Amino acid sequence: MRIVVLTGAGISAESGLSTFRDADGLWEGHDPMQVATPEAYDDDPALVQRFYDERRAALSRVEPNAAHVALARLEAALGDDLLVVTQNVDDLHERAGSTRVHHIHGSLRSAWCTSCDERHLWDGPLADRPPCPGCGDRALRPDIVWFGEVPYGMDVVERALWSCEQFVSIGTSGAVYPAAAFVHWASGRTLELNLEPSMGASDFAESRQGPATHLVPVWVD
Ligand code: BJW
Repeated sequence: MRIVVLTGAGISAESGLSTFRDADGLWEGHDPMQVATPEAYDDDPALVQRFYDERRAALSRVEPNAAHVALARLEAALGDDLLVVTQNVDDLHERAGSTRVHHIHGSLRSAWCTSCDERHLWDGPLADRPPCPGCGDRALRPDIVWFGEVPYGMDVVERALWSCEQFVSIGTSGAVYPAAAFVHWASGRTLELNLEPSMGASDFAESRQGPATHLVPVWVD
């Protein structure tokens, strides 16, 4: 693997999707970080489902931006030599044309049945407790990795990082593990592209500040 790119909420900010830690407010009076937990789901599943239903519906109102498009262009040039690892649960990388995208925190467009363990492509709401298309049980939850749950596909990510020539982190605060540690696992040169220095900026060989729609096309081209 030549290049591993890690993306976070900052890459989708200019498409109109809120980030987490510099979010401009609460969702229905709740801190989004408190809603995105297994404990919140156990306490009030309807509330958590509504939070994700709204975010899933919002996907149809946003478009990939110049940063997503630049990464798709890089994949067209590099093919298998590029892996995009994203913490984002939106589908903007795919809609920009990227095909080698690893969603370590899951996807809004997937529903997971906790009864039969099947996953289903999902575009509608879940709060009305629809039955699972596989087993019929009303046990579908957002296919999202919450705090304390194990991120997806870490074996693939670890292998790619250990062998990469360059690791580039885009639009992430470095507040959440394991992604915050990827810079330490990467074997190659490390570069951060972020609006401001992240919590782990000093761990990168180079850190550039600015909006992703400017920094990413400049880096790619
Ligand atoms: C721009 C911009 C523009 C703005 N251009 N930039 C103590 C120590 C160490 C670890 C732990 C600990 N206690 C607990 C843990 C583990 C825990 C953790 O990290 N907790 C922290 C709070 C410390 N992690 C976990 O539990 C994870 N699981 C785990 O570790 O399992 C063990 C295991 C690991 C590996 C192998 C085997 C086992 C699971 C983490 C799940 C995170 N889930 C969430 C919510 C679900 C998804 C969703 O609802 O969307 O994922 S939390 C939330 O944070 C979301 C994000 O993906 C994630 C990261 O946020 P991100 O993307 O960085 O966004 P922001 O808002 O923080 O930052 C945006 C950045 O963009 C900012 O810097 C801006 O400046 C910038 N920006 N506009 C460029 N235009």
